[in-house]
Amino acid sequence: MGQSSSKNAVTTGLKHCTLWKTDRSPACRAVMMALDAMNLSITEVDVNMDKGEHRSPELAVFNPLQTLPIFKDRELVICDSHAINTYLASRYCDSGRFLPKDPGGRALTEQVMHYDSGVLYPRYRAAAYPIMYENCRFVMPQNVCEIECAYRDLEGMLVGRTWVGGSWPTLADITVAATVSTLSVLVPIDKLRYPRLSGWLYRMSEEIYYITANKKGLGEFARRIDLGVYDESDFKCPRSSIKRRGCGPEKHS
Ligand SMILES: N[C@@H](CCC(=O)N[C@@H](CS)C(=O)NCC(=O)O)C(=O)O
Repeated sequence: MGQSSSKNAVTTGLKHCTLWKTDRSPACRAVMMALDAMNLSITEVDVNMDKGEHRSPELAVFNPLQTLPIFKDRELVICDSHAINTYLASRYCDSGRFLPKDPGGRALTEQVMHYDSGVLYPRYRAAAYPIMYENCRFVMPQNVCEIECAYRDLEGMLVGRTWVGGSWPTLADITVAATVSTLSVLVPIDKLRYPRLSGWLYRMSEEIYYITANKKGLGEFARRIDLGVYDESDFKCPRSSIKRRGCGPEKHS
């Protein structure tokens, strides 16, 4: 069982960093997983998208696109999960474990992240948003088709390899795991047709950061999809990512 962050690993507290996020969003969960994988603790602020809080003037100043996640490190603001994760890895994770330092390894990791950004994520939005925001009751056939095609792509990308981005789990795996686990709520992954993909997702689901940072939000997304309507029970409260993991001493930088 591959576990990327040890329970007793020292957590680096980055008090000057804040993440605005909502747990049901795969892009936000990709950042939350990366933080937990790299043992970084920052302030997290829950934003209720159903109440339109991501469009508030306070956040619109940071992100004219009005999307989450939004990440701030002192004066620097980054509004895309892929860019946030590569920043966090290159700025705060010396080991190169999640974003290889050699140009070739880094390019292969980023290649998969671009696939997520350009192909997987738009398919997630196209399939999920009509259900969450337009009272559509099911995933439209065209969207099912597109998601199945993506599963086929990924099945091909996993030929002869255990992880999508390299020889060990990297940001590529974290990013795709956030999106694919969410897609699998909309279109279940058929283990017989996609044995490599389902095996990979199972391996990812055993990583500690997946358990601490993806599981809960994925459940919220699944409930939201079942409900199909505005959910009043969401809440907004600032907290630190160390509380999610609930373990390990903290050092500050
Ligand atoms: N490419 C962006 C996508 C961000 C994105 O689309 N986030 C969604 C949440 S999953 C959002 O904020 N949607 C705003 C809306 O629905 O109004 C990233 O990876 O961060």
